[in-house]
Amino acid sequence: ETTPLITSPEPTVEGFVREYLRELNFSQGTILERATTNDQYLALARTVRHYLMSRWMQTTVSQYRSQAKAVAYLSAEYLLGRQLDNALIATGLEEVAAEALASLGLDLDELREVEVEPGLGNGGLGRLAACFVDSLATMSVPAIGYGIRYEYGIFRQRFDDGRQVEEPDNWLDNGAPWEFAHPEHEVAVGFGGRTETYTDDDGRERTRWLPGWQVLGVPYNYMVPGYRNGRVNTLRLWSARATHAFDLKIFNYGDYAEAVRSQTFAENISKVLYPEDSTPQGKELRLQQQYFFVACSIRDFIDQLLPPGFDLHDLPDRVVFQLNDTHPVIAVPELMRILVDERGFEWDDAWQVTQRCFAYTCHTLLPEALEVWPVELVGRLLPRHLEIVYRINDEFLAQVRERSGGDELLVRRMSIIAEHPERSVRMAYLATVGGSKVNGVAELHSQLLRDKVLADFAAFWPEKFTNVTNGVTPRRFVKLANPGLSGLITEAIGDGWVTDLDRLRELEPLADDAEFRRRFREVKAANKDRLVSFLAARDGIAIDPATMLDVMVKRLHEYKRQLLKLLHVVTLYDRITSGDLAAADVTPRTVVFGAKAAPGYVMAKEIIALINHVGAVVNAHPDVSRVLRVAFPANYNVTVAETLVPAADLSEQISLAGKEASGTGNMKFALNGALTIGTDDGANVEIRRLVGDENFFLFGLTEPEASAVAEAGYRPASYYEENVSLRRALDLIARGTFSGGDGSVFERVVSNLLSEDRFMVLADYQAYLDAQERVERAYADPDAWSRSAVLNVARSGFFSSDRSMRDYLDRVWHAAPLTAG
Ligand code: 26Q
Repeated sequence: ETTPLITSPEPTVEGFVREYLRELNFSQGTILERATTNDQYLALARTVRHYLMSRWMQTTVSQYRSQAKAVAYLSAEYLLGRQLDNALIATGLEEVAAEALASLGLDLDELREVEVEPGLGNGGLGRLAACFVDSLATMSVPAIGYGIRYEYGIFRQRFDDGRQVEEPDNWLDNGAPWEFAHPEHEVAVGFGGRTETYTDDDGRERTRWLPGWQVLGVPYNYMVPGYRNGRVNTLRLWSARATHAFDLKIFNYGDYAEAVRSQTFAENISKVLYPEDSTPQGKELRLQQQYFFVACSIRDFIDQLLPPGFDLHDLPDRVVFQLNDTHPVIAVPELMRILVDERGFEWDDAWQVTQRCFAYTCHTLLPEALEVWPVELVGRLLPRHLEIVYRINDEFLAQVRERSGGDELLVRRMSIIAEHPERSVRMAYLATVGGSKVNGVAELHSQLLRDKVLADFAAFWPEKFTNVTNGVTPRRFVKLANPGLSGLITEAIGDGWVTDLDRLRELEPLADDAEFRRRFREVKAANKDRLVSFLAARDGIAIDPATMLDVMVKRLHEYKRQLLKLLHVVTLYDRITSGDLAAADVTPRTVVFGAKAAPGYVMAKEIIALINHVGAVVNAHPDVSRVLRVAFPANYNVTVAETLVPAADLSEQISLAGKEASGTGNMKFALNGALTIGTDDGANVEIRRLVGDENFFLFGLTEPEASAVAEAGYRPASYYEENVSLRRALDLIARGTFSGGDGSVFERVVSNLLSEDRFMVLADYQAYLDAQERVERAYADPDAWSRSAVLNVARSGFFSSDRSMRDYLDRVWHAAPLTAG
């Protein structure tokens, strides 16, 4: 039985032109002469999409037929970046498309810019999910990504007097050519109501859930093209709709307006991405989002991806649900509910199956970032799930009691239910108990999980804990973002590196080749020129490509220490303006910041304002601005990263040791030939080990040192008192130098540093300045610098997300890529 599939359009210029005009006429309903740029973009997107369509259908069919074990990645976020660029790279159609469009008088590069990137994530965790689905497709792993189709993604950031203002990201407004809605596959999800026990036909006591209200999940499919391997996997994002019951209400009660209003209520569930990425607010709607997408996804997998009549006792042979942080953990009691309540499983059998089907990835070390949900809320929204969680906990704690000889302190510490400050469900504990594996995202992070955050659990189940160091996709972050470097690499070692990044090692000898280094510097210079035009056009920012490009881009958080970077800038400003340092002796630099703050995170927003205010004064100063400039383009996102990362000389990875789980920006910079100035934190540790100490600027307290300082009682003011240069920098801010003479403006920032400084900015200040001096000396020798930069590229192949996927397959999923066919 073969499914008849339409053939792809001809991959030639003529074939492309024909398909393009057809799209313009038949789908956009317009003609070339009258098409707007948006029409032109939409027709282009649909044209490229058509080249992927038969591969997509084929992949779907062969995945279903093989019934091989699949990876179902459950993530509340996917920070995808622009789709057109990626599809062109994956299909290899870039040149054909460019020529075809040119023959119609259109410019491919101009049309790329029209696309609004789907920003369905906050930062690292969401981008990681996007890299992982790319790698799974490229490696021909049977996989599906599940998530939420937020109508509004991460907010757009704008500055008003240097202060962050958030605007809605209405990314769907100009049309969504990459998605396929499937309302015919809608799934009903219950909420609220109550549970009841009853006796079934076999005389067994059973429980069932009678939800109080329902919503529908409509799946939207997105193509996830593998890199030139003929495979296209699926990303399935759920959108909330009101149930048809609402329609009935209209007839039954005649209250038309009220019925329509309650429809809005249901549809709010997938309305907006929560922009907090570290201090979850415990909002009811957020829990609704989590249960909504997880319930839809599990139901979809069972009903759509398994053959009819499949025996769910064998589910672990067919799927592993990977939990991207705790956000989807409610899936654990949901699968238990399906097995026990709906399928009549014995509890113990259901628990066996469930534990084997789930694995959990933790992405944090900050205690305040660990999700907990009030029992009251869970009980109100998901009464049956709460009962199941309680039973899971009872049976688990009985085991703890038994194995610990009744250590009640230990039992209380390990309980999934916390009693203080209010009774709540500890989602990380539920994930740890409910799955077969727990992994951290870098070696140091996994070690700290075992030793600190989840120490009791690691002692209880040592084999459950493992590490998978994060990675990034070389397709988007090298091939697409850095065509210049990609060309140079391919010329030297062939193009196998794109799917086998370890082969970058073959570049190592070329680090000693003066001609190669010269060409490498040429590429870097061209990338800087590209950035100059980009920032000029996008933000009206002028930067000098002849300066060292020093970049710190990531979410704004105190633990990441943007303030440390800023104190360096202020110190340089102080030294030049005080005559302490001749401008001529300063290495000219452009310091680029990019960062969004969670809208409710007051201190983070103050820091953004301070950066902008310092930047304004620095950039306006006649002497200082000749050697130092600060650029802070608003609304940092994946698209900005693609232009910024390839241009960078210096990558700032300066979190307090023991706080950044991994970081992935650090990997993108190293792969694009920037040198890192960084602490011994997250994946920095592994980057430094691989690229070599001499090609990495290490500074600062180590994690054990920082812990010891905290233990002994950290007193930041002592650093202020004893370090003249630090005192001068803080005094400049405190006296209002960067706020029109009004010292009160940034008082909160300064006084917090002096009195609390939770992340030890002041303790690491001097070490950071010293490291920056080492940077300056190194940069003064372009040959030595580019040698180090080439070695960073050559030795960073480990940080491909393809390698991360191999590690998950071996250590967590026990699944394999499909072999040909
Ligand atoms: C949770 C509940 C309610 C609302 C929001 C959230 C929420 C949302 C997003 C909590 C956390 C996040 C995102 C976390 C994140 O991005 N963590 C980063 O993950 C990267 C990938 O593993 C790591 O490289 C970073 O070190 C880590 O900070």
